[in-house]
Amino acid sequence: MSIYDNARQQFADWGVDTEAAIEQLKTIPISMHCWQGDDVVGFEKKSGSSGGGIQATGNHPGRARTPDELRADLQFAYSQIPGVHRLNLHAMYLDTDETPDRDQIEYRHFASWVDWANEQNIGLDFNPTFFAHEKADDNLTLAHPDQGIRDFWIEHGKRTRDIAAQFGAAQGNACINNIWVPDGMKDHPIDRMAPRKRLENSLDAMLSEQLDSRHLLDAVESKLFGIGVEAYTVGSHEFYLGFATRKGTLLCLDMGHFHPTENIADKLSSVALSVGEILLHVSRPMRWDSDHVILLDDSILAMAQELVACDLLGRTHIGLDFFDATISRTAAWVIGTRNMQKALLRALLLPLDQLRTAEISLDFTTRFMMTEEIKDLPFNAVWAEYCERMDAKCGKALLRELDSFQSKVSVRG
Ligand code: RNT
Ligand code: ZN
Repeated sequence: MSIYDNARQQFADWGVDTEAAIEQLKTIPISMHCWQGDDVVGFEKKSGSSGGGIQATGNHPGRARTPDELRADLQFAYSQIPGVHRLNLHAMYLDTDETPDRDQIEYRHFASWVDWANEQNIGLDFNPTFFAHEKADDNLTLAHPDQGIRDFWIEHGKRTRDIAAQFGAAQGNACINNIWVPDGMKDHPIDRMAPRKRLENSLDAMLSEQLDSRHLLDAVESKLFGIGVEAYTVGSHEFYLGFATRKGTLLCLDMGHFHPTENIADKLSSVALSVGEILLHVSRPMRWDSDHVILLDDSILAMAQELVACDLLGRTHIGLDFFDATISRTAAWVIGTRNMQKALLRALLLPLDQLRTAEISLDFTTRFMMTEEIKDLPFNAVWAEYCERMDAKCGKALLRELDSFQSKVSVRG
C-alpha cells in the first residue's frame, strides 16, 4: 500500500474523503501579492521609499528591478506552487516608458501585465497606491483637509477602478480593486469625526460610477495603526465595517491590522453576516504590523478552518500581504503561499460533521479528544500526493529549486 493510500484509509476511518479535499483545494485561487518581489518599491520612474508606514526590511540580493524581472520571478514562484493562481498588482507597478502621475494612469500602462497573465492563466487583482507619493507625505490622502489633494487621490482611485474593470473584462472574471489609504495622525486628534466624514465623501465620489460587478469588485481595507499614525487611523475597522455594509463593497481583513492578541479568524463569521464578500490579506504580525512571511501556524490554520467550517470559501477571496527582504524573495512567496494552501488542505481534511455533532450535543469532551487526536493524522501524505498530481516539488527537491533560482537572481545589482 502506498503512503498516500494508507493516509487515505486513515482519514476514511474518520469519515473524511481525501480525494474530495484534493479536488476542492485545486479550485481555490490564492492572490499572490506582487510587492513581495521588490520590497514595495514599484516601477514609477522616481526614487523614494514606500512611505505610509509600510516597511520592508532587509537587503537580500535579487530584488526585481523591472517588470520583466518581476514577471520572471513570479513565473518561477507560481511554478513551485500547486494550484490556481492570481496576481495582486498595485498601481505603482505600471509597465511603460511614460511617466504618468497617479491621476493620469491608464489601462495601456498595464496592458503588458494582462497579456502576460492571460498567457500564464493567472487572474489579476488590483490596488490604487495611496502611499509613496509627495501628495501622501502628510499621511493624509482621501481624508486630507485640502480639497485639491483629495481630488487628486479621488481621480487616482477612479482610474484604478477603470483599469481593474478592464482587467476583469479582458480576463473574463472579476478583478478586485482594494482600497487602503494610510490616512491617520501620529498624535491624538481633536477632531476624529471630520477626517472620517471626508474619507467617506471621497470614497463615495471615487466609487460613484457603477461598473459591471462581473469585472470589478471594490474592497476596502481598515488598519488599526501604522508608523506615523499611531494615535488614529481614519479608516478604522469600525469605519470600514460600517462602510462596506452600507455601500455593498467587499471588506478586506488584513491579519496585521488589529490589536496583536485579536483572533482575526473569529471575525469571519460575524463580518459575513453583514457583508456579502470578504477579502483577506493573510499576513503575520510580530508585535506590530510587521508583515512577516506567513507560517503554517495556529493563526493561519484557524483562518482556514473558519473558511471551511463556516462555508465561506465561496464568498471569500484569499490574498496575501507580507514582505520580507531578509530572505530570498521568491522563496518567501513560494513557502508563504504553500503554507496558506497547506492550511486550507488541513481544514478540508477535518471530520467536521463529527466535531459539529459533538459540539451541538454539548459533548465538549469528545470535541476536545477529537481535535487533539486528529492532529496526528498524516496530513503530509495528502499534501505530498497533491503536489505530485499537480507536478510541484516537495521537501528537499523544492529547497533545491528555490536555492538554484535564488542563485540566478542574486547576480542582479
Ligand atoms: C498596508 C496594507 C496594504 C499594503 C499593500 C501594499 O498596511 O496592509 O494592504 O500592505 O497595499
Ligand atoms: Zn494589507
